[in-house]
Amino acid sequence: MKIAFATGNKNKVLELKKILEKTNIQIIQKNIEIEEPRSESLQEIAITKANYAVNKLKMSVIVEDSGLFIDSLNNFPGTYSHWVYDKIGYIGIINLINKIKTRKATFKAVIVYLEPNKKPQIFTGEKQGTIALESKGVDGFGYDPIFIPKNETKTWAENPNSKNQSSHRQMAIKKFTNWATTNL
Ligand code: ITT
Repeated sequence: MKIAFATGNKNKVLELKKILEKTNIQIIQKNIEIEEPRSESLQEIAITKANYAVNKLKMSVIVEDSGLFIDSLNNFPGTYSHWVYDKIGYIGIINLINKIKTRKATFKAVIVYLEPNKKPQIFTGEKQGTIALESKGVDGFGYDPIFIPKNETKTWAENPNSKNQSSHRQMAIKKFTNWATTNL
């Protein structure tokens, strides 16, 4: 079956397609302009975007909203991760928490699957880790060069295998595929 993935982020599409390649679910990227509502809740943002996308595309859609939540910054950049990345990048984040000892952070993802005239299905994923002292690695995207997952020593940009196995997005995608194989 075909599902539209409403996103402008190619990396998200690649990660989703990779895990769905052995299923009968075909993902088509639809890079439609969706105005993102302001909210502290990834879920609220994702549901709003999914409703908009279904109305526009008239087909089943997936929307994913994600972000990096840093403990010592009161969960900033959180739902503003994309905007903050565009403004100050990951170097700006390193500078912001320079000299702060607590470097704990969590990546979070919410996937919403929505069929026309149905209730949204919600799948979440989280990955705990720390913000590196300096950026390292070239793989991945966004904040990958500064995120070291819990119990590891390399950033996701240095060790993409780790990311492919246990990222916040992978966790949410796996929950979706489990649900999809019995419900779609
Ligand atoms: P959409 O079109 O799907 O909204 P987006 O990139 O704007 O794409 P979000 O609004 O969900 O997506 O913003 C999430 C931001 O958080 C993203 O742009 C990255 O900067 C960061 N991010 C999310 N997941 C990440 C990951 O796996 N690795 C590194 N950074 C990530």
